[in-house]
Amino acid sequence: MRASDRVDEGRLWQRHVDMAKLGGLPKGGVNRQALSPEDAAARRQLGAWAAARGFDVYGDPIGNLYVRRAGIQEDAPPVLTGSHMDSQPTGGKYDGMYGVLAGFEALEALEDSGIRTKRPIAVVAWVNEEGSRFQPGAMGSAVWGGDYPLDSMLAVTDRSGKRLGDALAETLAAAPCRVVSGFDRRFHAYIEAHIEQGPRLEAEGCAIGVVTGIQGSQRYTVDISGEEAHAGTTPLRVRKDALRSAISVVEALQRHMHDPEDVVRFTVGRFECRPGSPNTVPGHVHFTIDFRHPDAGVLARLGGGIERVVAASAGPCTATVARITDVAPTVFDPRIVGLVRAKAEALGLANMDMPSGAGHDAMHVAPHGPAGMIFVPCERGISHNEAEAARPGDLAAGARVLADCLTELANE
Ligand code: HGY
Ligand code: MN
Ligand code: MN
Repeated sequence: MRASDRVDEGRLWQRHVDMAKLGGLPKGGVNRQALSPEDAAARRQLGAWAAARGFDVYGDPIGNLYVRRAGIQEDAPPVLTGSHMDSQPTGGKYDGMYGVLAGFEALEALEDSGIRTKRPIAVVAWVNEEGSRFQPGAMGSAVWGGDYPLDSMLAVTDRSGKRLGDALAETLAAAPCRVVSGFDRRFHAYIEAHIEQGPRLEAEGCAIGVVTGIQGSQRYTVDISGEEAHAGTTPLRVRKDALRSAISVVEALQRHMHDPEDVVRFTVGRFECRPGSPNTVPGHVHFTIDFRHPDAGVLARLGGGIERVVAASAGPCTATVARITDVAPTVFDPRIVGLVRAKAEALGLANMDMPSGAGHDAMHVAPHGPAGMIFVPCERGISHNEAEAARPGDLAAGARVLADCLTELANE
């Protein structure tokens, strides 16, 4: 009897249906941003399911949530799995949530199969992976990994001025759990299941992506400051129009980032123009840059040129660039990659090796121990979009591979 034999497709699918109601949107997606009331509801729901199975539930000081199944050797470094339950503002039902629920399904399958493991296994719901409300993203795993300081992350504010630490306190009040005092980075191995968020598995007819690594990423904010002025009386020649300058800056950056091979990923996702009055020349523009590439040298070269390009194209306005994150490309442990491939093969599942274009919490776990990921297809590769869709059979197949990987790792 393998744990995968007791993975229950219907149970796993129903849990996704139940979770999708928490922050559900009219077009079928979810808005369950980090440490929002909707996020608290998801934490309560996961905690209730875990308590019903006798799993231990606890949090850490940044708000990561752990669901732990005991091992025979309780003090042995655990095997970790998981992902995130927070979503984009107009996100999909599977991004992140699938990794948490697939991990939980693996624990349930182990329970149902009566398999005891030497090591404990913990499912982690990493807090604030998306970074849409509180920047930067992948915050919970980065603080756990020691990449970002706890205190400065607790002090980060959202656009309404709410401190992350205060939002965390409200979330814990709404979804109470035991909170441990520090971060325990002792673990034996980590595997994260996630939808691919791209079209390759579906196009190739593969059920499983054997993820080899994650491309590197950099996040910046740019502030362009000009001078507010009367739209009717101020001649162009004396204007310091922040919008006009911001447009030329973004166009210069797009030229700087141009890549005929279409490997560079350059996105301006947030663009705010103030004061936003139709008859006042804009005095300030704030925008974000999301830049990614699989090669560290290209990241350094093109990322290193951003400040120069901004300064040279801001015209009469002043411009400041702040780098928010700089995450190196991740290469997963070949042993874990091989295990994922072997368990997919053993289950007769078509699989292919592939890198991840999207960022994941695994990028902050991998520097601390053996880590890897399992991808399953999503329809047309659509994600960060309410239309994100996946099939019950694909979600269950990934959970089966995960269950057998976790079992083997937890008995090493
Ligand atoms: O942005 C990312 O790559 C992740 O989906 N949050
Ligand atoms: Mn995700
Ligand atoms: Mn995402």
